[in-house]
Amino acid sequence: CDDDLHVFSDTGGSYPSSCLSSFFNTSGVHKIQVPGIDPFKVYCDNCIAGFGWLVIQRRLNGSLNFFRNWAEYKQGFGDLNGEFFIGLEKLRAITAMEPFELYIALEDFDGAKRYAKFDEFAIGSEQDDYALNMLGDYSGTAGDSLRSHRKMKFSTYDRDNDREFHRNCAFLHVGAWWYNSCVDSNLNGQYIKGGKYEEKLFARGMCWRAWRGHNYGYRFTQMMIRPKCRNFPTVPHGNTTASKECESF
Ligand SMILES: [Ca+2]
Repeated sequence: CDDDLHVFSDTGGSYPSSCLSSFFNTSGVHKIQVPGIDPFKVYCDNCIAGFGWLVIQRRLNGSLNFFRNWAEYKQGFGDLNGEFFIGLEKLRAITAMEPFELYIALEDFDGAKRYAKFDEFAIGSEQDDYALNMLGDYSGTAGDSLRSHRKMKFSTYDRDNDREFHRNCAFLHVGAWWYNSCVDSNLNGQYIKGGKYEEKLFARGMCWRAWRGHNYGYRFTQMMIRPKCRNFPTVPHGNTTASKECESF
């Protein structure tokens, strides 16, 4: 991290450029501004893993359909206070700005909480099919089930960019992801209440292989990003002392 990255501090525009802003001292919906697109609302989380995380995906009850097409994943969908995906164009614009880290919080149907953190994360442009270009070192408790998806392009059922020549991974696994051939993780897959599902539904749920294998989908997932070069501490998922503000999910 270079010191001159501090040019991205919050004083330049009308809105901060990320959730790591002293103006956002509560979790919730805030407006940010990044180069190249109009200001937009995001959900900032100060509860799960310390201060200043911008939520890019959340699943918590299966109320929202995530089996959607390219245009919808590009644009984003859902409710920032509930289940949603931020949209690939916004995610690209944010992660193009400065180095970001990625934090994935998982909770199973027994209430166990684990996480996977990556110390760098960025995706490419639409010309590059929003490829998972940058994925830094892993740390955490859930295991690394994203490594094999590094450098892969994003795929939806109507845009097959995966490494399976004869199959459509997004269609097969009922999701949208940086599929390889095909999955170690599938967090935009089907929400399956109770977690475990039949072998014949192989990896069609929201699986994260390194923790509970291909045939288990989690009760709760939240993917979040934060500028990495400003040296804010991470408080691992499950270790936080829940304040009232943090009990919502
Ligand atoms: Ca294919």
